[in-house]
Order: sequence, then structure tokens, then C-alpha cells
Amino acid sequence: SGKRLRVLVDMDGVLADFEGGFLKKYRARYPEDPHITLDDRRGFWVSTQYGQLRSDLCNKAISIWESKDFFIELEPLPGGVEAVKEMAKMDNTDVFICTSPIQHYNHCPYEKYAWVEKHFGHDFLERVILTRDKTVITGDLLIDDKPDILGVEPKPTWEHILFTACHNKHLPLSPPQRRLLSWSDDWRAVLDSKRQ
Ligand code: BVP
Repeated sequence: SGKRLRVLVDMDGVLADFEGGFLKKYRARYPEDPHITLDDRRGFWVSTQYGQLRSDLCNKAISIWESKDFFIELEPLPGGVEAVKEMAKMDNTDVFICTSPIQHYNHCPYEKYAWVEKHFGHDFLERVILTRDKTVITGDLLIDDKPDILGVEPKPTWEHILFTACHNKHLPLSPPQRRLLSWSDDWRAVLDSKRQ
């Protein structure tokens, strides 16, 4: 009953293991340099925390995700691909993968499409939205691990559901904000809470 539900799902940190993929490749490329364990990660920006550890590590961190094959080789986070495939089959439900490419554009946008094709199949490419500003995209829900999602639209249509990640797990929620702890958490109930 009622109108269709539109769900926007972020990619890095929600479907694809950006933090794990970063740490593995950073340690392999810079074995003599210090690193930050996932348990010690704080703040959304990896580059900022590495820069605070030692100023030269900011650019070394950036070099990892600007490299060819970084995004395509990210592992799926547990249960994410299955959950989004199931969502997409639900009645009265439209799902889009909504992700911000990095500005260094030679590999990232291509590899994000290739990752979706690899894990969801060719037809799901119709469901990809690449944007640097998620506030201009309309939807009922945005499932995203970034705590502050800002842009030119001061009143986005979606409710942001904070997806728990190593960098945000200690953050207090500002009520009435809601969290999804993982894809084992009750995402179906979150969707149902928005249906008319
Ligand atoms: O493509 C990802 C990686 C990049 O920002 C994008 C976040 O997209 P959403 O998850 O919001 O869709 N990224 C970049 C930096 C530093 C850049 Br300088 C970073 O520290 N972390 C990060 O995720």
C-alpha cells in the first residue's frame, strides 16, 4: 500500500570494505611506516588521521586509493550484497547505490561501476548514482557510514541511517538519528518504518 520506497545505499564502508582494503595495501606499500589499526580509527577521513600521526603520511594514504585497482579489489562487507539484492526484489521498493567518487578520476569512477557489475551483475548498473553531493538526490532513506552528509540542499528528502564503521562506532548519535549496526542488524524494520 502507499507509494514506493526509495532507498539509497552508500558503497565505501557500507557495501565495500574501504578501510580494510586501505590498511592492507598501505601496510604492503609502506611497511617501514607506522599505521593506524581499525580499532584506533577515528574520524571519517583516513588521510586526516594519518596526517595527524605524521605529516607525510597524509599523502602516502592518498596514494593508496588513487592507485589503479584499489576500488575494484575492495572486498564486499559481510551481508551487504545479499541485503541489497533482497531489497531490490521487494515489492514497492527502489534501491540505488549512491557513492561519491574521489576527484582523482582516472580509475575510481570506472572501478566503482566495475565493482557493481562484478558483485551485482550488469543489470544493476542502472542502479548506480555517482555524485559528490548526496543532498541533491531524493530518496526516503540513505544508509551511509559518513556521520555528516552535507551539500547545497539544506533539507535533503532522505533520512540518514548511520551505518556503523570503525571510524564512527564511538560517536554519540544526535537524536532522532538512527544506526544500522551491520547488515546483520534489522534493515527490513528500518525500511518498514518508512513505508506509508
Ligand atoms: O570514494 C570514497 C573514498 C574517499 O571519499 C569517498 C567517500 O565516498 P562516500 O563513502 O561518502 O560515498 N575518501 C577520501 C579520503 C581522503 C581524501 Br584527501 C578519505 O580519507 N576517505 C575516503 O573515504
